[in-house]
Amino acid sequence: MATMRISIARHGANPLRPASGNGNFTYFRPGVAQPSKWHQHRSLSTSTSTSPSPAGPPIKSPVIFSGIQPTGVPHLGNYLGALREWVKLQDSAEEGTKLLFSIVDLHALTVPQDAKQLRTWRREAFATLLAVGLDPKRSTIFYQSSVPAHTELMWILSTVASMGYLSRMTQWKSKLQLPEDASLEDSEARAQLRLGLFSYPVLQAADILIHRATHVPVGEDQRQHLEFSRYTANSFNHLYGDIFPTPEALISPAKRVMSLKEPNNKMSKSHADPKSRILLTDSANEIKKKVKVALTDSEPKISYDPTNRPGVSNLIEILSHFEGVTCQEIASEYETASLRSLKEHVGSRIADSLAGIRERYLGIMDDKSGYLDSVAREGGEVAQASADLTMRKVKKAMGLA
Ligand code: AQP
Repeated sequence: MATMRISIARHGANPLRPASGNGNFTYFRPGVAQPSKWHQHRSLSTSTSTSPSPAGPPIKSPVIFSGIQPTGVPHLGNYLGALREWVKLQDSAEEGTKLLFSIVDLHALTVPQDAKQLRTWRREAFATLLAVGLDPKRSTIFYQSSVPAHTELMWILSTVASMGYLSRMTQWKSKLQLPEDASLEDSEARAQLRLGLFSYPVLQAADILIHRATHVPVGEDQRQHLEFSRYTANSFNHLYGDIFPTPEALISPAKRVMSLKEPNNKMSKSHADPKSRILLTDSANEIKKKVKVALTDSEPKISYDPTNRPGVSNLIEILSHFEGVTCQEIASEYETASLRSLKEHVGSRIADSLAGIRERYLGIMDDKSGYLDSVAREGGEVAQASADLTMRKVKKAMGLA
């Protein structure tokens, strides 16, 4: 199936406006063979046009939704791949754009969790969203589990979701450490797989569609899930009428920040080795130490070659996301320098860039006034009202009201 990419301006411009330049933020539009004027207008414009749409209802204003699992303290990959982009979208969104960001705690349950630990991680993740710059006056920030309509819609969507599609998805296989070609017929898969892990993409589709989101900013690893959400929205609309917009993925320029210890795998909260990731709460010293011991190679010169030199290339990519220059430019600048000096520069750059976030995070976690809980409560109420509006439409369309 053909795909189409549209680059949209990022620096200093509203990322939801059509742009002619080479912006870094990438629109990914699965399953759309031909770019059409209508598609661009409908997806990018923030005007109040209500022109009829071939799929989904007319869009009045953009609705941006995204989430993060509280499966550990958010790391540099979460930041560059998602959180930093959320803040940019928030800060440049036109009036009327709805912004919702969720701690998707129900998703964390797809693998067994310790209750005390999960309680801590939920708060830490919430504090991190505030610390990176999400503003509760502009964005609705909430715990997914405080809005029961997410799970109510999940049930409804599961009546249109395809088992065949779900069984081909990679997340359940990678979480169970099964090969990519594993199928539901394999005895190991049958023994280990739980319904929640298998049907997790349906809950993710519900998270997005319950707020009738038009844009979903995520890292590259979520691309497949976004395609599933689009497919599910269209399946529902086909049966019951145009209720859900078809959500567009906004893929961050930092598509996939890699592990510092296994640079062929993405940086991840749940990897066993804490040195594989930089936490947004790490001190400058911790960050520098982790970068110093990052796995690289013993080639004498610095070059950017992700296939043959994934470790060095990952460090160069990280630096490029902070300095706003290309990887080739960094590689040429450091060509004859030592790996040690590159690592020192990368470590310092990350530490300096994250220092403010860490400071704000510690302040929020230390706060005794109940600030975090009150933001979460208010966010939950606003998100519930947004979800209720959609559920009324869904129930009416299906004969439940
Ligand atoms: N390494 C990464 N590079 C770029 N983007 C990333 N994201 C996650 N890892 C990277 C993006 O961060 C957002 C929130 O992700 P999540 O925590 O909900 O789920 P995840 O992708 O499964 O993240 P982790 O860290 O790997 O968690 P665990 O270990 O629990 O599975 C998403 O937009 C994601 O794309």
